[in-house]
Amino acid sequence: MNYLLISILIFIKINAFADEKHFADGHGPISVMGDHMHKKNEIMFSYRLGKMKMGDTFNGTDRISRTSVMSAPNGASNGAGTYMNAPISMNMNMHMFGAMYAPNDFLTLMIMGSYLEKEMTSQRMAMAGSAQWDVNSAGIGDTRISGLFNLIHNERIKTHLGFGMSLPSGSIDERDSTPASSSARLGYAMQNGSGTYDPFVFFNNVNVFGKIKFGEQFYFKKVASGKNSKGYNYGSTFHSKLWSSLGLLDNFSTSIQLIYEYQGSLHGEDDEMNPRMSPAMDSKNQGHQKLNFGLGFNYVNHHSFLKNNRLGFELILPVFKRFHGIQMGEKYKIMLGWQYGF
Ligand SMILES: [Cu+2]
Repeated sequence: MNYLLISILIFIKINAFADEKHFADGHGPISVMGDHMHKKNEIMFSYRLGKMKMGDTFNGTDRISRTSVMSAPNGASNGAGTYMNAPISMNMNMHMFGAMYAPNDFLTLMIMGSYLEKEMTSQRMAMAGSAQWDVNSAGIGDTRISGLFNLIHNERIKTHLGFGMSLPSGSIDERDSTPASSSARLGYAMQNGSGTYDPFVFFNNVNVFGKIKFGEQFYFKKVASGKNSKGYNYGSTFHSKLWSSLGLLDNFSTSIQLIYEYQGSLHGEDDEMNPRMSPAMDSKNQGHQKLNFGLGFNYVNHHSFLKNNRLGFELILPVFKRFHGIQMGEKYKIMLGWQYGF
């Protein structure tokens, strides 16, 4: 019965808005979440694929070799400065599923879930034969629910505030076989979730100057539920995104973006991870500041078949990074997204 009602609703809405033209630059760069609101009774679905490749290991801002990860002195948290393994690379696919719904013009509700696939390659220390080994994890990530509240909405300025909560739907007990055990708990970055309830707040603003737009988003997230069931929690997150888009055509726009990201250091530790095993299992090697640059394209289909379906693409490259301890750095991130609102 519910499905029937929803089908009828969707059918009516598709027909009601079939003539409305959507513009490519009506949305920000695809990696910006919650960049726009919806009008009363609008619904939007989205899917994003984020592909991230990490390689090279850094201590603070300096790139260090695999050998130095496994030999002293390297700044490792135990002072002795050695790890039994060094990370070589990590690949991650993030599948993000989103839905938005506006019960009225002043509030848009948003939910976002994800499915993560990760692979990490490491090398054993010379004494153990220097062999390379891989670990994998996959599963659903944390879920974010939020409400976007309209502050200003006119032709020139669109400003809203967002309030939300990240829910711990992702596993923090991902395991795989490592040189230490056939079923070892994997390092922090290989886990799918945070294990904590994290409220967040963000401010989003877009200024329109004809075909050129400027957007800003400031986002802050903090853990509210103490340590997770494994004895740790992540530090606070802050990001600021500054972007500008150029609407070259009604159905095609380009964008540039500067992304600053701060991640606080981790509190507590997962006792089942042996910190000497790898920098990835040492709770001291968490937290960072990063500055990234994004180059993006938005396209919205104006043909009658699949009308107003949107495609977005963004390539994100690192400009500057400073890590707390020894961590792997991003080489690049690609985001590809589909959105459809009606
Ligand atoms: Cu939307």
